[in-house]
Amino acid sequence: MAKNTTLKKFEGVFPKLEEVLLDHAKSYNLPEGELAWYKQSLEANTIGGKCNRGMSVPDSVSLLLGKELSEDEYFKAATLGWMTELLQAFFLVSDDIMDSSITRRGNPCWYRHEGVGMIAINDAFMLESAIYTLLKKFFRSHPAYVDLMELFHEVTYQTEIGQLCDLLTAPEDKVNLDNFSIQKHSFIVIYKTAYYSFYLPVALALHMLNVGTAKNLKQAEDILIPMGEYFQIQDDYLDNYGDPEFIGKIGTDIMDNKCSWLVNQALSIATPEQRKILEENYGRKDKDKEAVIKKLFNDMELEQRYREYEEKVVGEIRENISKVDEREGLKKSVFEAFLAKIYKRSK
Ligand code: DMA
Ligand code: MG
Ligand code: MG
Ligand code: MG
Repeated sequence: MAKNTTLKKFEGVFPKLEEVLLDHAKSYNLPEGELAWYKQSLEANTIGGKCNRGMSVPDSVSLLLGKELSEDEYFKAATLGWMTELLQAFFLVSDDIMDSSITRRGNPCWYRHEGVGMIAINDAFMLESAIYTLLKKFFRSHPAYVDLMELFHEVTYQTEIGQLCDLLTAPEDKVNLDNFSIQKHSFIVIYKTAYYSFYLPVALALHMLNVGTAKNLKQAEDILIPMGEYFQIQDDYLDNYGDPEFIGKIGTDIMDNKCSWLVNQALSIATPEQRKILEENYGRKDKDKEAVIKKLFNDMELEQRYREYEEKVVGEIRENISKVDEREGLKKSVFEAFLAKIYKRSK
């Protein structure tokens, strides 16, 4: 039985990739100061997370092959994994600006670092560019090069339409709870999170091994999108109920007027009095109003509701996994491993 990769081993690949990215920038004669800035941005934004997405690429490749990876196989798979982490870094740097967030991974958000500010927007673009520099450097002659490139482009687009919907459903100046719905929430979380966090790592593993057939990719999508939806519902839950010290970020969803899972649950069961409390306090940049909503969520026992949802959805996902057809090279264990990483997570 192949062992999962460790964060230490996975992080051990990063310096090599960083060197490639810095050499690439040097080949354009990027001046020394700017080069140092790029290095800082790469390090501050790409490392220091859980790397669940990134590590899922070598883990999936190993499960698909049914063996431990050779050094070269591991390096290739981990490189694809780091490309998913760069995509995530690009999205997080931007997301924190748009969400007015304070902390990320236990540190100030990148745009809040001394001297960074809105330069973070360009830094985000450069984190995205880094994906394609690495893809070209290491996969230019891979038979699935174009598939890999198109996959990154499509998943990026999917995430962006999800973010668009997330942002437009949460205007800063006018709260209209009628804009929220479970269907709207579902669209937002599938696009902003599930594709890049769940489908992408497994699709990369399939393409790396040249088993990215239409049937395998479709089966992967059918299982991983509901799994990603569950993951973002956990994120919405943790935004309010998680420990900021432990999750490394301070929740902003209530003050940001977000169409989160919690507010949708609240709306679905609210009495007219509770709806009024929501209307008067949700989505305001005011700590006291946020506290009123937090208390309301507790009174409505949303934590209990979340636990019930979790048991139900995980049962459904397991059921889906049991039906996977393994004849074209896909393996149930890839999905089981992914689910095990997130089930009942508190971080
Ligand atoms: C996450 O949405 C989606 C992307 C594309 C970063 P979010 O704002 O809920 O994430 P977080 O809670 O990490 O800020
Ligand atoms: Mg955010
Ligand atoms: Mg966001
Ligand atoms: Mg969140």
